[in-house]
Amino acid sequence: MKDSNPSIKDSNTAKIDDLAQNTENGQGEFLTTNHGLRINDDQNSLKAGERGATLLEDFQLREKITHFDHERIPERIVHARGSGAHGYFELHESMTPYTKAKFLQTPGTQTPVFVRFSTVAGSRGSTDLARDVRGFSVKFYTEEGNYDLVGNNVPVFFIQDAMKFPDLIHAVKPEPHHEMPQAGSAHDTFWDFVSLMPESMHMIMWAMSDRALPRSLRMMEGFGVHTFRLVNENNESVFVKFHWKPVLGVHAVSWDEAQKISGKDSDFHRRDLWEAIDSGNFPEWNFGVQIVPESDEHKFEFDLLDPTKLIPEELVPVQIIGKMVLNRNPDNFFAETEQVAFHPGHIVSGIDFSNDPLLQGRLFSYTDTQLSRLGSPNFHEIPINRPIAPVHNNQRDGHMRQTINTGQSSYHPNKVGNGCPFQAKASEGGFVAYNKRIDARKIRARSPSFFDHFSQATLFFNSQSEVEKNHIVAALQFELGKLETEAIRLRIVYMLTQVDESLAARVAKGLGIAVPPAPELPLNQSIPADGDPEKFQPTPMVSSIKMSKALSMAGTVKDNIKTRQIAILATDGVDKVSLLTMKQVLEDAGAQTKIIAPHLGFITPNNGNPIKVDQSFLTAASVLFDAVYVPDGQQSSAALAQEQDAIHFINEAYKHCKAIAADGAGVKLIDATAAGVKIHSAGKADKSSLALGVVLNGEATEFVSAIAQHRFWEREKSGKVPA
Ligand code: HDE
Repeated sequence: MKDSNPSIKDSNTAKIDDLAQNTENGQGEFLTTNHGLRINDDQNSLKAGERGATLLEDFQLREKITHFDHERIPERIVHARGSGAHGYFELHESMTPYTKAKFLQTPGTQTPVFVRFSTVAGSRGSTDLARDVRGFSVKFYTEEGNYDLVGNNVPVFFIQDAMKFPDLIHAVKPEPHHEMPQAGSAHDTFWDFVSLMPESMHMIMWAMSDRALPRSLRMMEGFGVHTFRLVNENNESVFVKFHWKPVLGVHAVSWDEAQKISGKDSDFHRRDLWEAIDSGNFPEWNFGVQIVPESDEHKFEFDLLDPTKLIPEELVPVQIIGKMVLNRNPDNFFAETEQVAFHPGHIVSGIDFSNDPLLQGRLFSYTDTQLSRLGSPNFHEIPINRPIAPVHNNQRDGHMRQTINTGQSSYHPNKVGNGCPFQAKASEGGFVAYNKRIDARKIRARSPSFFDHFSQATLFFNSQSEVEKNHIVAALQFELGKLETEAIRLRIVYMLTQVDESLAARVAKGLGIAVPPAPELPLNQSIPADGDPEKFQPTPMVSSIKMSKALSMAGTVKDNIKTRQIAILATDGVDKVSLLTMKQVLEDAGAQTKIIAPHLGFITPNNGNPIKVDQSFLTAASVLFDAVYVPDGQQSSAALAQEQDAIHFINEAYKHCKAIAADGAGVKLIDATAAGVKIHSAGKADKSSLALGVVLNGEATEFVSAIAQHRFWEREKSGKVPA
């Protein structure tokens, strides 16, 4: 039997081997009750006579239905919708000068990981393509215990203090009276909250950018967000920010596309991740760190502890220290992806926290939420959560306890049990919290160093390409356009003036309103009852860094077409050589192709044996592909030109700025579309078509280069085609 879940040979499989102890497979086995009794009839309940009432005695029925009745657990309060995968992290650069964490010492060390990607606001069954931040959680199963890096695909956050988290989430989740909208922020309560909390403005810029619409979970960055600490053997500490950089680059889809994908395949990202791993195209990320010496803590124009700020890479470069590879799909979604429990407080010796007040609040929240979600303090015993490092302590009992702790003592100190389990000295790996000196008064307050709310929002906006800026404007127009309360729109547009005047003006124009003057209310409404509103207003600041390349997706990796999905439109009479030659070139370059025809089964080419169709127009859609090719073939092209679905396919691919190629008579199909009219009006000379990502009768390699560009956003300038 084919192993449907292969691991690559050189990866550390310690966690997979550990999980194997709990796997079950009924192949070749008898059906039994949960208590091991073989079942003779799983079709009928036990009755008093064939037409009689069911008997209470029917333990088989009762067991089966009772289990079913209890199958659901609460979904995560945030990040409910997620997809997971196994893999490993390999260290390339020793981090010994900075940290004593064992998995970061010796280059070549591999550590098993389980990763879960998620959207934030939607429910468990919501669409993958919501405009939303994505969670990026990594559980490292190190030999010293589990280390969880629970990050996002955006490097900053909406709020500065954990106290505001429930408010933020209440505001963004579906509104409480009618539970709408699902998985979206385009509604009054979210923007009402944002309009009163200027600290959210930097994150809003990211959330309204194309970062919130990833093409693939494999094509997004990850960030630890908070500043953490690394601590070395000499108890010296540095600050650190963590980065994941995808080897395939950072790519997005357009908003129109995202909305359509949500209808055509709401599991688009989950399926993409699954299929990539299943086909051996293992997703990879480089792991990077920004290190800041403790002595530089106050050297920046922002506070390192403020989670609404990033450290521009121009100030502190990202050093790549290793790589993560995801090489195995879970065997069981519930057991692994749903039951995995992340916690920023799961750290190992050599990694520690900063005083970031958002991080500090998270340290309470994550265990607490698992208690209600997974239902027991023994959630650490669930196979996906248990460490590969041994666990010995005096914690006992509780719902669903699995471990059978033997021996007489369950307390420390003891003599009855020979003092075991022992405490570990620091030299033996015992965790010692970094002994930072704290000399402070107890105070409920926010540091004035946290009061610059706009300078990095402006930095982000200024760092975007023209197209990216256009998309931010359109996103804001969409989101604010959905609001019912005009006053919220006005407050947000005013807030945008603090980021960039032209941005505010453009958004206002789309909303049909004038940019409002400064409101009478103080901008920041997040003020303690006895606070002087004046003292809580944003500090005007200008970032000394004007542009940061790393913040734009425009310059990302565009040198390959690995795992890109290419549609080949064809029907009877297609030229087989033309079709197969292009298919081969694309697949040799690492792309995946699908032949799409008006019907499933086979099509008959004008030269050779029938060709198997992969999908019909009924189940395929251009939004599920990165590019489209129309091969030569007079009869095929003429027939497709009569198919509205084929015409729509090409128009939509054009509208979404994807690479399009056609050869021979295939060009006639392009000509029959609105996209063809646009291409003509742009001047049909091969060169200008190429600049638009359209390769007509060109070289296959030109099509490959065009697909690698991901999108030809330039096309948006000449107006949309109807699709
Ligand atoms: Fe979370 N967050 N969060 N969060 N978070 C949860 O824990 C919370 C924050 C993040 O794939 C919950 O197990 C508080 C920042 C991810 O299973 C919960 C605060 C960042 C995931 C929780 C934050 C994150 C969660 C819900 C502010 C980026 C999904 C289910 C103080 C660095 C993990 C769960 C997974 C999940 C609380 C802020 C990322 C309720 C209180 C900032 C990726 O504990």
